[in-house]
Amino acid sequence: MYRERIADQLPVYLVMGLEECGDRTALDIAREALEGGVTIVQLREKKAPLKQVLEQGAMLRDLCRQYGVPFLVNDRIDVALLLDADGVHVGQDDVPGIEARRLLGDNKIIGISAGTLEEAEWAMAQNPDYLGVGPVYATATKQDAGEAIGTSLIREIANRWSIPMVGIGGINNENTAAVIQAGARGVAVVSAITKHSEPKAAAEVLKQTVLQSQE
Ligand code: TZP
Ligand code: MG
Repeated sequence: MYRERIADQLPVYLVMGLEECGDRTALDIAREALEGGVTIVQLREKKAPLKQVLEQGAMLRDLCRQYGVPFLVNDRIDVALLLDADGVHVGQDDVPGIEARRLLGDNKIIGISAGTLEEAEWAMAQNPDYLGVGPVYATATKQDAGEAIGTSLIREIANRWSIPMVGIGGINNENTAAVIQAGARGVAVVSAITKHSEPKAAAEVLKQTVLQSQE
C-alpha cells in the first residue's frame, strides 16, 4: 500500500492536466516522465468533460500501475473512486480531508494544500498523509495561485509537525535544492516537466537534485 510509504513517493511529484501538452498527448508526457523516474502522478484537470477525464484518467492510472507509481486525482473524490485511484489531493476549499477519508477508506493517500500557517493548521486537523505547500515561487501555471511565499512556510511546518511535504509553484532544477533544504521531501511540478522538450531528462535531473539535496 502506497499510503504507508508516502514519504518515499514524494521526491518528484508530477502534476498534470490532459490539455496544454503541445503536440504531445498527456499520456506520452506521463510515460516519458515515468521513464525519467517521477515518483507520483496527479491528474489535475479542471476543464475537460468528465467522460474524457475518466477515459484518459484510466489510461494514466494503468500507466502509473505499470511503473509502480501512485496515481492521484486532484479535487474530485468521485473521479478518484471511479478510477480506483491511489488517492486524492484536495485544496482548502475542496472536500475536507476527513470527509475524503470517510469516502476513500484507509488505504488511499490524501494530500492537502496549504499556503499559510493557518491553512496548514486546518489541513493538519484533517489528518492528511502529506501537505502540498506553495506557491513557493511565482508560477504562470495556476492563475489564482496567489503571491509566491518562498520556502519559509515549509521550514515552519517542518519545525512544528512531522508531516511529509512537497513544495509546489514555479519549481525547477535551479530552485529545487532550496525547497528540499527547507524540509520538503519532494518537489511538485507541472511546467518543469510537461513543458520541457524532454520530459524524461527533466524528471531525471530533478530527481537527482532532490536526492542530492536530502543528504
Ligand atoms: N498549486 C499551486 S502552484 C500550482 C499549483 C497546482 C502550479 C504549479 O505549476 P508549475 O508549472 O510547476 O509552476
Ligand atoms: Mg482544488
